[in-house]
Amino acid sequence: MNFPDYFADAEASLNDAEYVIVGVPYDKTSSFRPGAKKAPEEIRKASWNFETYNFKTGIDLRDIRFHDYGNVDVDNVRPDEMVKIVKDLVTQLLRKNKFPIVIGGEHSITSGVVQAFPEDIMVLSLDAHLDFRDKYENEENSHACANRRITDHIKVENLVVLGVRSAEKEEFENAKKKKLFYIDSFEIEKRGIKKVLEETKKHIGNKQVYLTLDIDVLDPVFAPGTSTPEPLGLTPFDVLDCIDYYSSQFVGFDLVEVCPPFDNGETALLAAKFIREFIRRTWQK
Ligand SMILES: [Mn+2]
Repeated sequence: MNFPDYFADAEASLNDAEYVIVGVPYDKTSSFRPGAKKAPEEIRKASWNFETYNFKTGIDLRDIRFHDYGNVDVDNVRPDEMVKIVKDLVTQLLRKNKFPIVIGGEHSITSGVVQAFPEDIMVLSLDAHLDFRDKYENEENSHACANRRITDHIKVENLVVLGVRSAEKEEFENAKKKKLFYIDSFEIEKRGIKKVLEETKKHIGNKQVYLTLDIDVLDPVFAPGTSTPEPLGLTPFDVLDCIDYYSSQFVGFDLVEVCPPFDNGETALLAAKFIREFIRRTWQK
């Protein structure tokens, strides 16, 4: 079956849109299973599966003006060049008062998006991995350094990481030394996501929040099609709760690390659903 090549219901022009979806098909630093560059295409396809109306929110996506910008051309560029390309584009979108929604690609794209925002922004990072290495395989802009690169732009106390369950010993030690605020998936399972979110609120307050959703924060049962799957993760409802909790504070969003060559379609479907729910649940908040 052939579908249009844009995200379902993204019918607004760039000028008229409130939200703008951008694909960054980049996976050059992938260390385990490459293929995340295919994600924007597969997530767009999956988006056509869903109804425009959602009974739970009562919101029809046809009432929301959003635009699909397509993909940026990052096919043959180095990681640092890719980060700059993403930063420049998102900077332009923010100048036009657009709400950016960026589809990766691997997690290395996130620092480009974050750099387009003011330095006092809060970042909520949902990720199975701490991603706090300074370099990985001699590359600073590796997916394995995603959270660390974010803290080159914002203060470490402005970053909150939820769902972590993997990192090397030195990363954990370094994160503790730098007082990185993170809550692991075992704590979330034990205390429940709502209690955990209340705790993050003490940290985040009423500030503007950027959300980076690494799909591997979910348990691989829900999202097996990802580059570095890690068991013992969150549920899709946990992620929805995070979106709802900060719905009035979000100013930008990326979803990364869907890896179509290892997916039977369910991970791309879940990603498309999250993007659709994110738009609905943040609209007019
Ligand atoms: Mn990750």
